[in-house]
Amino acid sequence: MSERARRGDAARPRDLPSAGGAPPARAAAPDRVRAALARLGLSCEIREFPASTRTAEEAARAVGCSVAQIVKSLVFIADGRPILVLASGAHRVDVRKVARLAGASRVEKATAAETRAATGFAIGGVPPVGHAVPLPVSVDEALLAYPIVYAAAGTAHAVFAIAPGDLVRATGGTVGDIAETPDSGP
Ligand code: 5CA
Repeated sequence: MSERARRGDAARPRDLPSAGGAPPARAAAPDRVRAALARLGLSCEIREFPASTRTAEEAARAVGCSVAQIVKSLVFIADGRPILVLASGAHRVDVRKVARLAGASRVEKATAAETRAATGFAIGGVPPVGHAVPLPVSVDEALLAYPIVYAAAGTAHAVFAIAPGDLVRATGGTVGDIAETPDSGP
């Protein structure tokens, strides 16, 4: 057993402030999202819930909004490179439509490990901003039907509210139809 495990330290010691009050080497996930939003000139309130917001359905229940107002931040691999798709919680993503919108020939869903490597966040908390590497972004046009939408804020218990126009500007995303329909499905 490692010395750390024997001491019962947290599993993610890098998130803890270091001795002497110095800033943490790696801030907690919601703080990283808050900082990324601030860098983009946005001051969105991050809301943390005791209940899970891991899925769009759970997030909608916690917030008290429609599932269509939840932003799913999904990583896909487009021609070998990670891209981010911001989809309405009401939609499944049609990879052929994403390929068209992103100008890629082959698009497939990322694995959990690929998602974490590209974004720095675990599935269920992946935010639309503040990623480990800058990702090209595609935005589901359906999100623009709402005055406010809610996106994950780094953990499976936190979301923030944002106007969809701000989301598009902040991410530099390309807006389009990415939704699977009965006609477009696999
Ligand atoms: N916090 C919520 C709402 S804001 C959220 O993050 N929803 S989400 O849709 O963006 O993230 C969950 C998604 O992760 C699932 O819809 C699914 O597409 C994907 N996912 C779940 N498990 C895996 C896995 N093992 N590998 C790859 N993708 C996965």
